[in-house]
Amino acid sequence: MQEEQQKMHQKKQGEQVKTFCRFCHANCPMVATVEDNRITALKPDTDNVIFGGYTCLKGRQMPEQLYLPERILTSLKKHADGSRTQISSAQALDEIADKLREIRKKYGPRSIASYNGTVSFQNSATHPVAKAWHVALDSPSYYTSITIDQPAKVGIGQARMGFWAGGNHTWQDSDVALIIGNNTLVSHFSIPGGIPSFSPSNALREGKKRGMKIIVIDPRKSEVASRADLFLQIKPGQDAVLLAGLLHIILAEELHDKAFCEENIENLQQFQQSLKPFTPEYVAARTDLAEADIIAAARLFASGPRGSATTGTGPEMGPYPNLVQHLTQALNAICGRHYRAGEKLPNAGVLSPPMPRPAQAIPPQPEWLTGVRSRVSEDIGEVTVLTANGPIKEMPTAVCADEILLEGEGQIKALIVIGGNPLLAWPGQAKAYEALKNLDLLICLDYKMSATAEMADYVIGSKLCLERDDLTVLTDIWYEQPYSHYTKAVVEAEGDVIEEWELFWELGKRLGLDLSIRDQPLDMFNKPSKYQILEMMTTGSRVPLADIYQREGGHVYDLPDVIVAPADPATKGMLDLFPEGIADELAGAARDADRGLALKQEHPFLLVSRRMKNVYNSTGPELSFLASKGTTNPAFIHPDDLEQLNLSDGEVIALRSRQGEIPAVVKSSPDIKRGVISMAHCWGAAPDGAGDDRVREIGANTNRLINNLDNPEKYSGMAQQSAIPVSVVKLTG
Ligand SMILES: Nc1nc2c(c(=O)[nH]1)N[C@H]1C(S)=C(S)[C@@H](COP(=O)(O)OP(=O)(O)OC[C@H]3O[C@@H](n4cnc5c(=O)[nH]c(N)nc54)[C@H](O)[C@@H]3O)O[C@H]1N2
Ligand SMILES: Nc1nc2c(c(=O)[nH]1)N[C@H]1C(S)=C(S)[C@@H](COP(=O)(O)OP(=O)(O)OC[C@H]3O[C@@H](n4cnc5c(=O)[nH]c(N)nc54)[C@H](O)[C@@H]3O)O[C@H]1N2
Ligand code: SF4
Ligand SMILES: [Mo]
Repeated sequence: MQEEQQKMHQKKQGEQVKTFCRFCHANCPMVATVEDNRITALKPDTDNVIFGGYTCLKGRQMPEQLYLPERILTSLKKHADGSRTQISSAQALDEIADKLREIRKKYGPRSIASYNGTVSFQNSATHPVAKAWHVALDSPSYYTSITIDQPAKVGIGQARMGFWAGGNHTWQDSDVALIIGNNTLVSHFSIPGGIPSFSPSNALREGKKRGMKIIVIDPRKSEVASRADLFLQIKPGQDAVLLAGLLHIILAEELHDKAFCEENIENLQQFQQSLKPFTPEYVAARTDLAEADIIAAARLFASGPRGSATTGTGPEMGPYPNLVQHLTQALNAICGRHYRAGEKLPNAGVLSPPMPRPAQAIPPQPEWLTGVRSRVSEDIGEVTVLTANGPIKEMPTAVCADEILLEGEGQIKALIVIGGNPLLAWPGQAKAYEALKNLDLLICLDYKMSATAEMADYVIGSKLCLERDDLTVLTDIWYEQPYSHYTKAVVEAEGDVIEEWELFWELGKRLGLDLSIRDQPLDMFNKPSKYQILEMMTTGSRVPLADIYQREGGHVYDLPDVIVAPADPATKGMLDLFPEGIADELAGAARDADRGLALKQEHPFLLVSRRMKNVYNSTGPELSFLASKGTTNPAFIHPDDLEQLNLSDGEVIALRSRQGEIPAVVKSSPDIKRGVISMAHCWGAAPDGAGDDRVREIGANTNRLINNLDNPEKYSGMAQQSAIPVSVVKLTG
């Protein structure tokens, strides 16, 4: 009787299904209540040992996203007069394949590009299938948001200096963390060594409780900075100068790990020589920091004994991003912040095959910086980035718009946008707008009519994360323990919507391409299941996928310890602290860290980027709950600056750069350094000005203030997307 009652009760309440959120990359475990194939409630999974029930406001509102009235549930075709009709995804894919075939015939395979944006990373299967499609098509035009994010942190830096096969110290066994422009408490993003993305507030609290020292470098007293032991409120864009100064002090005071350096580092002397200009006095003047704080930071970081320096997007959007990463890695290298022989690695990953982890350097990989060249400049081209699926070559997104506009062989004519929003995200919005208009074919896979989708010839509706199987591939080696989670789809998708990888498979099939993942061919007649794709991606994994699949919820696996092996003298490499280019970059940074962008009189403020709690880049403002927390990206300005400018909170101003002008809503914020304006990206609309008078409802696009070819960074073409000189114009009336 009791059992019967319980069942009745359960039916009324709905079935409880464990899953995880993929609104962002943190993958927080959740429990969904499902009634009649509808999610009626979504709650944190409090049983989960890694997350302890942590979630954020964005994830918790996913039911609203699923059932959004404006959600794209079919495919949409745009006609010459600008009108759209609904068609089936099968028909859309047929028509797109026909057009691609024509374009390939006329302009060659390079003219067909895909841009896989931030949300494409939230579906594990996207990139292996997308890359396989490009390989089969023989088109190098494979772009992702990594190359406008932190390409130097995950590729260029390692290619130039080399890296440590045994891995860098992670947060849980660190005594000190140097956090450079990374605000994990809001972004839920950092790599091991930084604050873990999984319940970051807990991780930070635990670290501090065991005596860890936190040093934060940020122009804004961010959520993380306000919990720091030492906060360096730097002038934006001066990170390279500060880091060079820290290295200078550590080496001059001989606080580095000399034994480690002797054994594993080459060209340290030349490197130290070139740091000479960066004396504490000089660095203090350049960074607007107290000399004593700079010296204290150097000593505190070097005292460790264990720890890590990590960057977020803040410094890599500024000038000299490649140098910033080199110097960050150099701090870790000279202080020997690497696992040594005999030490146990906290997590060697669950989804990859067992691999030897010797205590030795993998030498620089110059071939990671060569490959297909951009047609814009010989200095820019394919960069290899270290992804969850191994090293992958990508073309540089920062100059993708130029590749579309520049006529001649290889010009991009068709662009497939997957979970991205180039019109709002790419540096240099005016050019991005022209480029997208110039395409013969623009396709978007999205769940809503994004600013880019509005321009597309075809929009295909995408599934959302709770409608598809997935696995914790992206985050596999970021956890502090061997943890993994497979989720089945919680509900069946309603409508004619597809997954990201399916779009590539479907087009591959229609174009007669043979795709393969890790040398395993995909069935191109009968579509493989998501599980089969994930199985190919994880072949030989430390825990078989079948085991992970069978478990409900995430699980920490009891795996044999991974102990760092002694170095093999036959294969041992050296970390190169002074590879080609560093001397020039350091000299350049000493000369002018703003790279000539600052026009002091005309543009006295520096605009920096930030993330906001209630949106994920451009995803969020369409959802009423998240919009209730704010419908614009305010220009956060220090109250004293506001007073001086005779501005008040909530007023609309114009921000002007060399490149353009945008409206913005002022928000007084004592956290911001004086002379700095902090604003989130990916807001606003097209740069034609039509949306300007709706700035309070839709925000404004900071990329309108940028020229992507002002000092494009070597290799990646990274544009300066932060520390942008601007002036504030008071609007009257
Ligand atoms: N809620 C939310 N989460 C997100 C996103 C989102 O839009 N919203 N976006 C996601 C994406 S795409 C990414 S790449 C990650 C990024 O994750 P993070 O890198 O942590 O991004 P932010 O939170 O913007 O933190 C960057 C910090 O750098 C500081 N900064 C700005 N300019 C400089 C500078 O010149 N020098 C220094 N030292 N610091 C500077 C900013 O003030 C800010 O505090 O976040 C992801 N997570
Ligand atoms: N000035 C300036 N520019 C920047 C930055 C900055 O700090 N400053 N940051 C840069 C960085 S780090 C990044 S990563 C880029 C971000 O650039 P993008 O990745 O291009 O931009 P997003 O807004 O994240 O685009 C996500 C799109 O995916 C859609 N979407 C949401 N859920 C799903 C889904 O489940 N499936 C599919 N298929 N689509 C979905 C959303 O509606 C949205 O249109 O911007 C870069 N640009
Ligand atoms: S941090 Fe928020 S958005 Fe990101 S996975 Fe967790 S709940 Fe989802
Ligand atoms: Mo990003």
